[in-house]
Amino acid sequence: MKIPVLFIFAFLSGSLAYAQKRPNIVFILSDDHAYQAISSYGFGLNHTPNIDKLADEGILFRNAFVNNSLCAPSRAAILTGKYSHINGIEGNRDLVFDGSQTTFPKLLHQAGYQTAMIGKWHLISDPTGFDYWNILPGQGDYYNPDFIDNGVKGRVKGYVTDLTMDFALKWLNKRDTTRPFCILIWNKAPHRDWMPALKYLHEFDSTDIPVPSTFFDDYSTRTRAAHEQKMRIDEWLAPNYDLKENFEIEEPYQRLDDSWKAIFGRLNPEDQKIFEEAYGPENSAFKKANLSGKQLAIWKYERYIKDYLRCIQSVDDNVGRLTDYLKQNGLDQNTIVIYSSDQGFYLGEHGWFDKRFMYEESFKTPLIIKWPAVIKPGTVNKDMVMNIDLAETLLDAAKLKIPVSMQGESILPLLKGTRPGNWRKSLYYHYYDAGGEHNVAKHVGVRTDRYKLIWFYENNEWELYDLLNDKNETHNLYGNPEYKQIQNNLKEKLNQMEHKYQDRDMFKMH
Ligand code: SGN
Ligand code: CA
Repeated sequence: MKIPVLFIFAFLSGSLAYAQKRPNIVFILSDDHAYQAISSYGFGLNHTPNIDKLADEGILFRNAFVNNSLCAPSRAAILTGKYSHINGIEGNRDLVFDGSQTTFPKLLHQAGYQTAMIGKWHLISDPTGFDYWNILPGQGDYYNPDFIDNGVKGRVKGYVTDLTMDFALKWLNKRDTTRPFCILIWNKAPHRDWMPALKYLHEFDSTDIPVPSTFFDDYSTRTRAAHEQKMRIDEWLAPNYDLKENFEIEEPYQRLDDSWKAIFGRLNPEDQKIFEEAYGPENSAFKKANLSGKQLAIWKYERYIKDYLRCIQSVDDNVGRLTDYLKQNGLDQNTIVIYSSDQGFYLGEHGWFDKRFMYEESFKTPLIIKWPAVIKPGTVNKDMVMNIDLAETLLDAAKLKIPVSMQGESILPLLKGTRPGNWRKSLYYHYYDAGGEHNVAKHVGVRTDRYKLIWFYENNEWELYDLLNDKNETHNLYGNPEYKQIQNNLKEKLNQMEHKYQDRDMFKMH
């Protein structure tokens, strides 16, 4: 049978035009990357030129939040666009993500997108909805890590952040160029235990990084939860695993020391030597100094923050590799590039590392999006947006129908520079992963642009903050007669939001 040439041409050019209209999507998600450690957020801690460039050429969100400040819960929420009590991943431990759920990659895939997932997944079940996946088992390793490549596990030589981008670029190179793509590039870095690439072991050596103003917070106005947590830098960082301060086994960090041995053992002997030599002189000086009290806490902070920032240098380098690739392949105009983290992180604020609490540093997360075809370069947005908004946003950008069961809002109008009149005025948060190694009590809460009400419901204790006058959240105003009306309004709001999002009725439970 002869098919008219004109018909073939019309079909091909039609499908090409369609493919071009739908944007490509690159979603880079790092693990525990605090916005304080991205230079375009203005904290002056480090320099991230490649991530900054995304912000310069796109939009930076100053008020992006998560539903539940923990790895697996945030990832499940990002994929499904739903709160934890609906998607089933309330905590990090032992919960298996039900991969039969509707997720944005699955819907994009059904609509003809090529889809891939590379890096840290952390949801126990295998990824679904992807043409290709290559993930780290569990938390993954920094050096010579194992990857599970479409189901086949094997050790790969190299540094995890570089390898994650190597795999991503390899897949991009082999893709079908006539169809749009969506690739998730989800880094392990800069998650604990902050193991830098060997080439960055001396970065920040001569930099003095002062502790944040709340480093010696005594939680005097707070409830039990802040006093009972186990995330203080001065107390809960392990001597070798976290602080690389000695390589002997020491109680009470037995579990961590064991895993440290396994982690360190992944390096070949020459590299182990480079590693030990990098920390050696400082460690000797530290032993001699015999520090205690505040000085010891500050020393630990410096060791922690420098390793954390060193890991971020590799993340930033690899963002640069990606943006170069897109440019060289003519893909930079109509590709949405998202840079975000699964949650924020404490960089010494309140004396802490880790996340979990609904206080700003961990409730907020960095969010930067570049999409030259749509976003005005250099836009800074202060509207309250959430991780659960991203699924709807990407479906919206791909001109697909958004399932009514998704619980976020598409931020596409904000990307286009318009703000819907009914944009959300309050946020709902629910953290469940109590006990465990960091011992943060369960809590729910509501945040408006000015106030935050937190309820540690198992302790039945409340905290109320006025973010305008107390940006560090050190003055709990709960029970203060001057704030009675505000307090009551926020309680009412919290109750309404539990209903809106179909969460358990916590008020009824008390
Ligand atoms: C590990 C870390 C914790 C961290 C959780 C959750 N300990 O258990 O410090 O809070 O992950 O992090 S470690 O000894 O194994 O490093 S998350 O990003 O996966 O939620
Ligand atoms: Ca995380």
